[in-house]
Amino acid sequence: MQPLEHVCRLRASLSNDPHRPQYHFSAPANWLNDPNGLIQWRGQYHLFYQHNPDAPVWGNIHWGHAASDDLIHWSDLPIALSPSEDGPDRNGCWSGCAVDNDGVPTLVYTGVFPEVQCIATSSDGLLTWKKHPTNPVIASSPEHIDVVGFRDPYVWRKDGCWYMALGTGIKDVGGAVFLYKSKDLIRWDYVNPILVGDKNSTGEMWECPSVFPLGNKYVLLVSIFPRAGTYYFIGSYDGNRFTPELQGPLDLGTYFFAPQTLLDDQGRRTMLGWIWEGRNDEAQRAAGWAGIQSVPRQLTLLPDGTLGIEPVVELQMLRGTAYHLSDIELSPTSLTVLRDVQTNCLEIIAEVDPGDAEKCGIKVCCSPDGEEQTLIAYDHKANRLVIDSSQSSLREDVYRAVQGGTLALANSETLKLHIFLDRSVIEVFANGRACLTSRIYPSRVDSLGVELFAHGGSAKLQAISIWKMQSIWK
Ligand code: DQQ
Repeated sequence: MQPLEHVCRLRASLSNDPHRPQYHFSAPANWLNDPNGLIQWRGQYHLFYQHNPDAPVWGNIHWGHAASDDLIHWSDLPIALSPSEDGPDRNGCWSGCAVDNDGVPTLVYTGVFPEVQCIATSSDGLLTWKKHPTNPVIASSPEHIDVVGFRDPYVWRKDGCWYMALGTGIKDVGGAVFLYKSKDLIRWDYVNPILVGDKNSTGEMWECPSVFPLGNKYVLLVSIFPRAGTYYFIGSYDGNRFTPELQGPLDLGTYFFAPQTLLDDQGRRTMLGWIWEGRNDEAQRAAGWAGIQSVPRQLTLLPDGTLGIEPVVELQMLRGTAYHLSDIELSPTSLTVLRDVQTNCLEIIAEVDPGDAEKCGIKVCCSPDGEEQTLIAYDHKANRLVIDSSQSSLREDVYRAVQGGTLALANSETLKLHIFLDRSVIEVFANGRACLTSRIYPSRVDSLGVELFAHGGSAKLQAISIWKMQSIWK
């Protein structure tokens, strides 16, 4: 196990990397993927995460660990789970969850290979973990079903009984979530599939499932393997099977994956997800780190029965210097450069009336001559919210593209953007009901400008507020 001072030194050694996010959770160094075991324990938030402590690429998966009093500032803690040489997790401790078993913190996770389910408990306040001697507690998938994958337990308790949703796929049919039941977290019985998808529309295997009540409905989240985005279903759940009434992508881009949610002490359904890199292994190795967690997002059920998604209010505590502007006409011939803002670590709230513009929005990380720039745009004609990173970097080895998805505005509804730019990550929330995540790696040190634009007609910026954001690390 790496001593904590070493972990702190590792984190400090990367602090000058111009692409390293300042207010998004990252591992001290090396590789991070899925959030795991998100739990609030005695008031404190605990975040575990898939972690390769030895290299900035996926492999040799451990559970990293951090804690926070406010969901924003995190302290690194010692690695929670490591593969045991002779154990069922000898090739990795894959994703899972944390539950409170009458005062005993318990991790439920997948050991590999083969994919089996294991548990571990802590008796010192979540710092060290003891694997259960009877691991694996689920040694194989149901015999009569030909499965693709069998992993990522999500466990909850109802009426004195434990339930587990497991990510899987039924061969030649589609992604599926299996339901198991137990009295003691150790002996588990298979019940039935909670939901089975269609491989042609939602992929052949589902990872990292979760099922929870939201408002007067239930929500089922799955991540489509291999790395094809995260999906939500809203519908009803009768304790055995889920009946979807509505479904869609949880994020309009491809970077957000394997989210976990937590019903916190305030009764909020808070979600974190893994945001992966848009650069290759070689670039990751050169950087010494890879993968971050999203800002905490809050899920709600909107009055019309659709999914609401917004950043948590606690992020406001990171706000520094502020700029406010209002009533600016945006047209194809006028360029509005916000000269006072020169940073790539900021939060923006803007309200725009798209008028008759075909496209309008905000450019960030602009070099003074426009050679590098990233567009956050609303395409009014196509009803699409997009991030255009095709000119975000002069570097050839980073992924650049136009990514986005549907955001339909009602008649006379204005576009309300809430943007978090943190060096190489952009998260855009729109109108409380859409979210789009992307990664950029500008190469120029002066790619720090912010501009407003409209193409193919005029738009009106009603108001914009911009805050410089502070780091979450001491
Ligand atoms: N990541 C884990 C798996 C999970 C996948 C392995 C999703 O448990 O299915 O690192 O990103």
